[in-house]
Amino acid sequence: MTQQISLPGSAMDDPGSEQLGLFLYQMQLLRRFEEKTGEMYTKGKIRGFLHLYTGQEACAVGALNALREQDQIVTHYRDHGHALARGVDANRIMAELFGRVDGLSGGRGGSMHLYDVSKGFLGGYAIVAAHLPLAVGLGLAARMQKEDRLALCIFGDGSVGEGEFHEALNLAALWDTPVIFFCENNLYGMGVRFAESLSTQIPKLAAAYNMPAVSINGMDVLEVYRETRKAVEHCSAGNGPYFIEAMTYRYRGHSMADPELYRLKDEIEQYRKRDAIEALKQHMMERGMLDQAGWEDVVRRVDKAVDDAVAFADASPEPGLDTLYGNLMAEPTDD
Ligand SMILES: Cc1ncc(C[n+]2csc(CCOP(=O)(O)OP(=O)(O)O)c2C)c(N)n1
Ligand SMILES: [Mg+2]
Repeated sequence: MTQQISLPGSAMDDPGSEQLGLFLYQMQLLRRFEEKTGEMYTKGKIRGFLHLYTGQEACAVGALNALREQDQIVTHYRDHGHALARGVDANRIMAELFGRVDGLSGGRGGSMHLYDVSKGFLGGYAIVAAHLPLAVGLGLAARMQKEDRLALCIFGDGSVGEGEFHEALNLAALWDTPVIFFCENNLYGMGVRFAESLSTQIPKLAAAYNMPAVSINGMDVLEVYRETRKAVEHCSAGNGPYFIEAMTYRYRGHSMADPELYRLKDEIEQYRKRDAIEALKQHMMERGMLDQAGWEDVVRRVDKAVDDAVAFADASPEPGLDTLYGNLMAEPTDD
């Protein structure tokens, strides 16, 4: 049984079949990209930290598609899906994960630090909550420059216990900055269940800092899209920040090194029954917007895009040893 997904609230908000088709393609792309990424890690093509986004696709696709071209994004280390949904080139993302010269940062950033200024995608950040103050700075800059631009700040439920979360929300509201705080609550921060680490609900904390705060179904791409659109309108009209908690679930462990001793397999199965891709597929099929052949076409196009990304990354050279000291703030010394 898949979940029922909500219908768009008004004609203005109705994404229409072409846009729903795009959402479906993108969600499948995010899913397949991550499955392939996990496979490449196991083969030793990708090393270091790797946090997969599988299960959370509706958050990235709904939220990023609600933004405008001029808007900026900062996010956390589980960032592949956000970059893909923003239209960052899949080939260059994969090359970055492989540590190759054609990666977004020449292979120097890796999985947790995807970055593409041409798309307003200003980074994945590895330190929990460290990018929340940056989002406030981006919003403040837009306000002071009198430009209609906002910052979307994506983070996990684990950020809520950090001091920076509170400092950022306070200043964002105090200075009326156009920032959408988008919390992907996937119920866990590493192996700690969210409900065992917070004495209240996340939107209540945000509301205490004097901003609209809602909790939504992050497994429903239409709900995420519609709510983020509302947030964009709110920020763009000069009303200060907006807070969204999207309830979601990650199917894979925290990172590739997670033995997952803190949750039962049955819990994962229950959430898989509410899968966001299945729900959108069903929604579109029931309305005659998609048939089996159309779905198979989506799968085929996505598989090709992901295979192409792997081939591109594999063909790209590793950075030369002569570049080892590039991008350093300090000169190396002999001792
Ligand atoms: C300041 C800081 N403390 C601890 C860590 C180690 N750490 C990495 S991820 C993580 C959990 C974060 O969970 P959440 O924000 O819910 O994101 P999710 O992994 O669920 O997407 C922790 C504690 C860190 N990176 N930064
Ligand atoms: Mg979490």
